[in-house]
Amino acid sequence: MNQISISARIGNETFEHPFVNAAGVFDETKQEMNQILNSEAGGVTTKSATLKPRTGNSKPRYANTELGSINSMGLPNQGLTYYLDYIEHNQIDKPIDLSISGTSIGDDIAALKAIQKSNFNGLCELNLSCPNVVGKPQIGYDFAAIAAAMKAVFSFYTKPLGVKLPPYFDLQQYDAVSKILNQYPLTYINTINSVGNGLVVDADTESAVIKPKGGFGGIGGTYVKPIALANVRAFRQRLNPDIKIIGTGGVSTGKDAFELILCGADIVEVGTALQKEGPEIFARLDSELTNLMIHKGYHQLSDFRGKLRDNQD
Ligand code: RRO
Repeated sequence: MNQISISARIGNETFEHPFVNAAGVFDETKQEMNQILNSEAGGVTTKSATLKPRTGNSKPRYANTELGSINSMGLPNQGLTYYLDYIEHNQIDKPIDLSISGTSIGDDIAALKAIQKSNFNGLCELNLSCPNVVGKPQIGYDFAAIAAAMKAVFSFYTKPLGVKLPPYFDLQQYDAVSKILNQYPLTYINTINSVGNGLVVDADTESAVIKPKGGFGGIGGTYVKPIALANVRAFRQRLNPDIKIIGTGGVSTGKDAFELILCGADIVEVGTALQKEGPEIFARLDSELTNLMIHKGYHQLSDFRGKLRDNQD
């Protein structure tokens, strides 16, 4: 049979196409989210929402570079009610992932209580890894804080939940985080968020390219692909098999996506490349991945998902 399927499932949701926008890219407004949904994307993720709208950090707060991007957006978003309203009042025939990111665990709990009470039963992503809120550390690097957050959340939250994690760089970190997450009925993890607090310098002006936090910001794009591959692989080797993985980081071609899926990703999110190319990127990624699968004789993503081999030479 020559039929190729690139569909994938996370929780109760079917993604007919395995590519979705990464939270924070093309997703702050209803118009942008509609553009994603009207493309070949498999679904849409919302900009991480806070309880109240936020304007975010001062500009310039995003810059493209040859190999990726740096951002210090600082959580600009329209507030949780706006995104819940968008979901409730639109005929959305693709999965929608509602991302939330409080500036404290207390805010996260309040947001999840509101979602628990709402009619929305889709995927929700708790962002534990925003690197750009001035004065706030990333929860994802504080394992006691992750454990406390999970305990508090799962004492009342019964809908499908994922967590967005920062990149880890030490095998002990994967062990520690997996040990915590494996205790809970988590639907998925999303790995990786941007690599926090990098610095991009303009040699001509002899200054940082973005303004907030003295120029320090989250790095995305091609720079981070090997880190994303490692994080997906390491978590797939440690997490309970029923916790799915969204692989994010450095995807700009179908081959990049293939590699993330080979490391264990269920679906793939696109950030910097989407920002650079616009929502037309999704049709290109679909066809590049499909063509690669045809070339390799694969019919569905599960034919190669998680099957990365060690180099035996
Ligand atoms: O808004 C941001 O500055 C931001 C967020 Br919430 C995040 O999770 N990751 C990122 O690179 N930027």
